[in-house]
Amino acid sequence: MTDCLFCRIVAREIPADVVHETDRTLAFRDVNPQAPTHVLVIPKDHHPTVAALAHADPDLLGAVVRDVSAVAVQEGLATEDGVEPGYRVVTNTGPQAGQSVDHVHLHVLGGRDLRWPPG
Ligand code: IU
Repeated sequence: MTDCLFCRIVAREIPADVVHETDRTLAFRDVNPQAPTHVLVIPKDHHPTVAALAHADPDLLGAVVRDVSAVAVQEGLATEDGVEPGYRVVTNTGPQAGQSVDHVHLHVLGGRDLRWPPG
């Protein structure tokens, strides 16, 4: 059994509030939401960082980004052809950025005004 939390969510060994799924990607609500909408989009295959994924499987990275867009539309953060009201995509990489799960995940945050720069 893997000790990767997100691989275990993909395998349905740990429950998650799934909002979108394809054959290669999964999107589920963050258990500690930082905005009214806070969804994590992940590849089902294990890759530690977005850079590692980009090198190993750029098509899969493209699929993850397409799913970010699909989730944003589904959650009412954007339209098919527009960017209103808007949302933020965050990928923490490494300890100083606060990456706590070693399986690449794109945070999709929206539903409130988002300050810049982030903390
Ligand atoms: P980070 O960028 O690696 O820190 O993001 C990991 C996220 O995973 C973080 O926002 C957690 O709240 C979230 N999470 C989760 O959704 N479900 C879990 O069981 C665990 C963490 I552990």
